[in-house]
Amino acid sequence: MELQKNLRVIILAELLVPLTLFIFGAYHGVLQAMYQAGVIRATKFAGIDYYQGLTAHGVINAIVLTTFFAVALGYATVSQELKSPLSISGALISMVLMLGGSVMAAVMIFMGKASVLYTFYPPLMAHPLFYLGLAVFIVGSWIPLWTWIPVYLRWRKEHPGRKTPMGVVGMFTTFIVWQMCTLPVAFEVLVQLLPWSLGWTPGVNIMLSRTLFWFFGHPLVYFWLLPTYMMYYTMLPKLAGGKLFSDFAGRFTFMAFILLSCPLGLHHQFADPGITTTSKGIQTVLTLFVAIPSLLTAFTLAASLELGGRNRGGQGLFGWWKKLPYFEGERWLFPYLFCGLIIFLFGGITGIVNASYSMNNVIHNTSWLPAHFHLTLGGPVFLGILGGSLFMITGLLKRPVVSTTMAMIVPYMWMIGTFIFSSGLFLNGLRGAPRRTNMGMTYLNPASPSYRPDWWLGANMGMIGGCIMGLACVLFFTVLIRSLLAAPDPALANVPFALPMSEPYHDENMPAVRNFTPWVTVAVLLCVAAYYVPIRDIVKNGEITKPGFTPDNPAAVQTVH
Ligand code: HAS
Repeated sequence: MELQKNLRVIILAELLVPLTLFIFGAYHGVLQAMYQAGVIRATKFAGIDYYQGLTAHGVINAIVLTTFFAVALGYATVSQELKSPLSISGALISMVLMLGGSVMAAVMIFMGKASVLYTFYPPLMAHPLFYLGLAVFIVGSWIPLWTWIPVYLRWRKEHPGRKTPMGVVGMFTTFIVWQMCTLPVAFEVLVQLLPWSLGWTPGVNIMLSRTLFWFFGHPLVYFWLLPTYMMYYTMLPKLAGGKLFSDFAGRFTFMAFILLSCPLGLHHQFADPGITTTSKGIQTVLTLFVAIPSLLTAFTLAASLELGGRNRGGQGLFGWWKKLPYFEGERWLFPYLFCGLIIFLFGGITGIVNASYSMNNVIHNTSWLPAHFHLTLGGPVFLGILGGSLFMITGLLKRPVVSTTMAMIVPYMWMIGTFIFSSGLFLNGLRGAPRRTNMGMTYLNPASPSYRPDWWLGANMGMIGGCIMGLACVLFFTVLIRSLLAAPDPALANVPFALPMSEPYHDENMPAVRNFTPWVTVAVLLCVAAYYVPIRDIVKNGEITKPGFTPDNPAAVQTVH
């Protein structure tokens, strides 16, 4: 079944608009690497201040691009797999709200009125329109799930006993996690930050804001990851020439993310006062549990790749590796997913280091952190977004991918870039180099009393890696623009657009992973258990801090208007 015409237009807009914004996001990424290395020794470059650029980089890449992609992929998957038309008015309202919210936030950032980074911690204060934009954006992103639920319930009624398609399980999981985790941040933005920035409330409980933010902030990373996991479990095995090794492993992984994504944000606050070590300890244990579905994914996908390699003639213990389609024009999407997996091996291991309470003391707020998240968010997630977007855009427009060779160079080049970039930042992180600091004005500037020549190597590795990553983006946009300008392929004209979906090799029948309700119920209970005590203590004991600050001025401000 072909997707509804109007839905195709909406999906295309949801992919192309954030990709256009991403050009600014990527540009500011390269600039950040240059500030880090001391190549730019100024507070601003081309009229954009350091913190303004860092905010644009984080908000566009980590919030706008990722959310739009998840929504677009969700619409395509749910409609295709349930073979049902979806609510166009719902999709349109959602898109308009998300676009409106993004534009409001972006304008405030580029006007220099919201240099609060993507974590927008108070007492850094932004213009009220930045917070309003975020709130509108979040509300828009809630709509898809609520319009898919009646379609799904109808499908279940009409197909009694049938398993929910894996793609739908993946996308519902993504948006169930999103729905759960955005409630606390919506509260933070609407009840705390917006009235405070308007000057309507006397102050804000900063510890409460930080805790509500991380209640959202860690599940956010799984919201980023889950669309890519959906592609790994459904598309990768097929692209590799095989089948998904275990259907149960996929379903269990997604259900485990519903259960465990939310009640563990305190591992971002190990260094924060006002939260007991017991609460932090409980959430550490839960954090280590959340690595289990990813470890299970590693084994399942490795086995699925092996099946693919063997199907393609690979023999012996390692011979199948050679047969995988690393560089085959027809399967150009494979390297985007495969390179993401390789990068994630290292992103995942460093996540486990971060989660270890004592080791976290060494790396917290150092450049180790951006190294970790460029191997997770900037690895599997970003490559999934690039590959998935190119696949959907060209597929929906019935255009060929112009230069599949160049398209396939992108993920390998990106992987090399991220490895060099992150190695440099890991190295410096272990030596104590801070994150979110204009190093060009301080530690990497020989004229500064705080000059640290021993950080030169890591910072320059970061810059070289960052430039390679920037070059990979240039190649990607070259392929995308050339493909958009190409004439539609007549051979594709009558072929309905379809996302590749793998069959299972072992199709286990486990009722426990076939129903979302018990997993969502236990997840809500776990959140209450994990957060009741810390939030009660913070509300009771937290200080209300009055003034707001902007990063360029040590004096407090009452409002940013
Ligand atoms: Fe993280 C900080 C812990 C995963 C993103 N993380 C961050 C921040 C971001 C981020 C953005 O506990 C910074 C936030 C800020 O601005 O302050 N993270 C973890 C843990 C995991 C983890 C335990 N993070 C992610 C993912 C992200 C992400 C995913 C984005 C998408 N992270 C932390 C902690 C902090 C943190 C602390 C706070 C630190 C601090 O002090 O502030 C786990 O979920 C990781 C589990 C993953 C694995 C890897 C499985 C490997 C796979 C690949 C298999 C490969 C194959 C290929 C099959 C265990 C699936 C075949 C190849 C062969 C060779 C066989």
